[in-house]
Amino acid sequence: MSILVTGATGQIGSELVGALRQRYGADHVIASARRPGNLPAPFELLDVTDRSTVEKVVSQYKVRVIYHLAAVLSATGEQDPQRAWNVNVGSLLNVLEVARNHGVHQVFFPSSIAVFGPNVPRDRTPQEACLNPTTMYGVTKVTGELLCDYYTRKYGVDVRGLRYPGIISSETPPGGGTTDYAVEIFYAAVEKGTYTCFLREDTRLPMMYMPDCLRAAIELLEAPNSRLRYRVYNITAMSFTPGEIAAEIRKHIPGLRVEYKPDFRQAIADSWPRSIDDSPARDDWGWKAEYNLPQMVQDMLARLRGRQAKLLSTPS
Ligand code: AKB
Repeated sequence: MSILVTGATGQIGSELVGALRQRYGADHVIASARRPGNLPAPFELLDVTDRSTVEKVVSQYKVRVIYHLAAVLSATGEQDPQRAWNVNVGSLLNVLEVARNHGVHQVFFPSSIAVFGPNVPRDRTPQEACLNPTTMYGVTKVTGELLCDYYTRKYGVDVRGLRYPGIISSETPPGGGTTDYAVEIFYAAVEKGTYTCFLREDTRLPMMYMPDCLRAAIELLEAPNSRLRYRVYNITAMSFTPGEIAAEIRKHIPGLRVEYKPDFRQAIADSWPRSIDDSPARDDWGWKAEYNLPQMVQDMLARLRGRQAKLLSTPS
């Protein structure tokens, strides 16, 4: 039995592969991506918008679980909405079709807080708030959630997903998201001591540190089906503004200077929840985040500084 990870060289994928290999054994987890990365084998080059190549890899490795992470994020999606639709919806449909025809039992789908639009309560946005996104990324994620539900009911594929908030990670930077500032600020703080933020200082958004993000996906897929009232769950760990994360980083790097120059991503952030109610995830499958803002900042800085020190001590 094998597990396939698509988008394995991306922000979440690159770390999820390691976590899954540790849990289920390295040979059982097939990493795949459109371009070669530096992930150890088994690795397959895979364009998920091409159904036949998904079919080939799934058959070759007798894949039974797919973590489908390949996607275009919100900011990139607003710049090329057609591509966002083709990649996000087209590839999910390919994965679900291959799943139902080739004996895949479970599929994981990363949804997003972007499924919500400006017409819902923006604080502690509930699980069942209506889904009226104003971005193409959000439209593709709502469509994805509906497809997850449809394939589960109609074909019996066990599709589960999480509405991820912004994810902060130290290994692979995100690309093309609206919450990317919360990763960029760490690199800028450690390397230059200054950062220009593309969101306003008071823009509050829900966020999560990578170890919680990985654990949530694994715990959701391992939860007994009978416990799940929803296919896709709200989850969160913390909410903060650019001003608040800068203040927390300054506790470790007092000289950090941050300028605020909001661009087109401000409108995207303004259409999203400020915080999320994840009580159904807590009640149904025991979800609980471990990292809050101070813990996350401390761990991120320790990791980035550790890497910097290693680079400086390596002879060129
Ligand atoms: C993005 O900013 O696009 C993503 C997300 C919140 O889904 N990080």
